[in-house]
Amino acid sequence: MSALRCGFALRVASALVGVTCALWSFVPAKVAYANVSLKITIRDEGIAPLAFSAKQGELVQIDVVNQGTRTHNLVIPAFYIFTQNLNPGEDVQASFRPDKTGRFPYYSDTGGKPEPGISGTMTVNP
Ligand SMILES: [Cu+2]
Repeated sequence: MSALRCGFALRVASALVGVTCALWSFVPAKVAYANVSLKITIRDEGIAPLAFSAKQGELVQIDVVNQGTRTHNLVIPAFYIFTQNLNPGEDVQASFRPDKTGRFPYYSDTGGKPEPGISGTMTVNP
């Protein structure tokens, strides 16, 4: 039934279907080979961005900058990212390939526990 309907659609709107199929085949391929590169800025009151996303298995490159007046760091426990403590004005780079999908917190925990307001959520898509 659906094959018949698809065939009919192809005959009556082959150009449109062709474009749609091309888009659907193009988008996943493009995403699969794209890496995520982003800057995470930490201040005493917050962190930016509050969220970002990546794909499972793709390289995530992070540049962490402390623009606050106190010491901060960045941890993403789910992926074993624990940066050094950053003094005001310092930055550090980290990279990893997320090996699982889901939503995972990242935050500063200088002082031994997550600091209120200095946290975000990373989403890893399949
Ligand atoms: Cu901090």
